[in-house]
Amino acid sequence: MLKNNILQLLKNNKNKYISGQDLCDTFNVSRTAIWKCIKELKSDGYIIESQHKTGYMLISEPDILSYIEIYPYLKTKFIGRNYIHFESITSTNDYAKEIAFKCDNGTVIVSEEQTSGRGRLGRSWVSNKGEGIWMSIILKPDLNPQEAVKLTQVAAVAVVDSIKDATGLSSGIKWPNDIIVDRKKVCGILTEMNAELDKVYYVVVGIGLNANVTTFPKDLNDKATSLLISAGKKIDRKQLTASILNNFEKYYGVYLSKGFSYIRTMCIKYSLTLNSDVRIISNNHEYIGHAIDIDDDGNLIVELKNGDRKTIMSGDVSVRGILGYV
Ligand code: BT5
Repeated sequence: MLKNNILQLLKNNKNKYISGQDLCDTFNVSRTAIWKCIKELKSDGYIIESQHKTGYMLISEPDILSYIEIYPYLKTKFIGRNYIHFESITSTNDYAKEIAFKCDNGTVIVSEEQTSGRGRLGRSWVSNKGEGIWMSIILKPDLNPQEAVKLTQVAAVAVVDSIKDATGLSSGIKWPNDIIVDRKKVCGILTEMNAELDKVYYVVVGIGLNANVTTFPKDLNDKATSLLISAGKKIDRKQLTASILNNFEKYYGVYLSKGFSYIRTMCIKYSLTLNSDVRIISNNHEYIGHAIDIDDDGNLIVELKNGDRKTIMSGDVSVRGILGYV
């Protein structure tokens, strides 16, 4: 696409002028076509100096997660190689589910803002404009639904590693789908699928990460944080987005080729839930137990006061620390 090609050329020659004529010759288009694209790039937030006789010079790029901005950091073979970027959308998971049948394995949807971001069980997910990483990965693995559920944990391990690389912060996993920093939630994962009893047609792994979020609604103040708040510095969302996709592809490959055992080991290593007392909240009742293990199916094993063991499957329960959110 002409606009992206012009942008790439300007990026390759950052802080240098390229003449309008050179651009016309390179892409074999009219000056008006070039001018139109430059106008669009400026409205996307690119600062481009134009001088009548000298041409165009790229001064700076906006903080946006378009493919052209993240691909220099992307090392994947297929995750994110088909990449769809929105300024605003209801929910990247909803959009992913609309297009999943028609698109490639590994397609990634990213939006600067979600107007109806979703959590599990119909809960909402706050997705401020330009401040987070709100994205969904479409996968078409040869797995059954019970195995596909564990992709939440594959994603969780990838996010923990990427947070460490980007910020130095140690985060942990609150089973099954929250990433926690400073005892507060920094990221949530929502895995949804279209499947039959023993066959998955597609899986959508939605990741919502508060990268540079500065303020939360009142009711979340005590339980949500962002990397900016916890690390005390602004995060490069472009590098972090690519890093999550890189790590996700790596762990996804391990999971598909070797099974869950390595991912399970990592989940146990990063778990904040194990070895603590938890309150299990299911549809009709609540009880307290001690979290002692994550099993081969990714379920949480909880020991009750009377010594009985319960296997907790994700999806149908909420787990809370008895002294607070974690
Ligand atoms: C989750 O649900 O944690 C899954 C969140 C997944 C969000 C991503 S963003 C991209 C993709 N598109 C979507 O529409 N969703 C996915 P759950 O465990 O149910 O937690 C939801 C709860 O987290 C809410 O009820 C709030 O209490 C809290 N919450 C909402 N927004 C938050 C935020 N930005 N940061 C931290 N906590 C939040």
